[in-house]
Amino acid sequence: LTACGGDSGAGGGSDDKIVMGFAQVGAESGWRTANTKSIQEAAKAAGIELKFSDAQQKQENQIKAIRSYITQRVDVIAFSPVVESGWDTVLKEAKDAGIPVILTDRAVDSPDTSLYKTFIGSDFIIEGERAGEWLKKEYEGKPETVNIVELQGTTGAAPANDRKEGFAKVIGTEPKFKVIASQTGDFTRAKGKEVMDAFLKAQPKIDVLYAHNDDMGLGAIEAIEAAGKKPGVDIKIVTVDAVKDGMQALADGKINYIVECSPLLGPQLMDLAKKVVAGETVEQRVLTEETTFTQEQAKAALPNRQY
Ligand code: GZL
Repeated sequence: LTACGGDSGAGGGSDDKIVMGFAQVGAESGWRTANTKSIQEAAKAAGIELKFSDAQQKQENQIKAIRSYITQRVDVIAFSPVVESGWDTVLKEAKDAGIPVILTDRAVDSPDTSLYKTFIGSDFIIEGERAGEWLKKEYEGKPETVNIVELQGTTGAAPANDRKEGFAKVIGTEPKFKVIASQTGDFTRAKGKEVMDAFLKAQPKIDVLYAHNDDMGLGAIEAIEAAGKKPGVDIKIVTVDAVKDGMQALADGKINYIVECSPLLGPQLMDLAKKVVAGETVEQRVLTEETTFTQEQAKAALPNRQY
């Protein structure tokens, strides 16, 4: 096939190359950086032409990017919705333009699941449950009250909503667990440090920090140390992601447990894109494989950690 610009169908590139428009959340955390790298490398390996945008964590920027991909008539659109709501209109525009959409990483709350072909990402409720289960084991047989502070992810984001829900459900069975403060740190180190600093000033006794991602946990560690306390000892810390910096803090004993959330969605995303563009049916929900890490397991895993 010779590359020709004249075809009227979707493509936006030469006839035989799939063109994907990807609207990324931003670059807010180590997880996001690793996720972007996985997508860019996988597109190259799959021979897919990737148009990529960074929305600086703003929904209106993601919607603008999706609209520009529709105008450019890409073959497929993929994105990680920064928040769960407010996508129906633009997803309908993509559907009316005959351009399939793949959700990655985070979900949308649209009841109309015909607006996207598939959703590949983690089960964030299970991630929250795993954090809660670790905490229950950690305090098994100890009747004293456990004062917990929680750094939530971005307000309205699926991982923030679900990690909060899963954790609360599991620890809710034991009255000794008390979440004495819970506030968003927007998944960033800076905000995590700022909010943890406020928690430390407001709360006379904090036993545990549950942070919805490593980056907020790492920011909180700075605040805890600035307050003259030992993270992982005076205040136990459980986080989600298992990015390299988080795993290093875990190995160093400053974090006590990490629930993994894999950012390496690139290869599966490209496989799904090829099937979707070829008109094959794909499963509505593709779950990513992930595990959990103790301090000992982190020491063993660190040397060959991809992200
Ligand atoms: C989870 C992802 C979250 C990560 C954060 O899949 O959406 O966003 O847990 C990232 O680190 O900012």
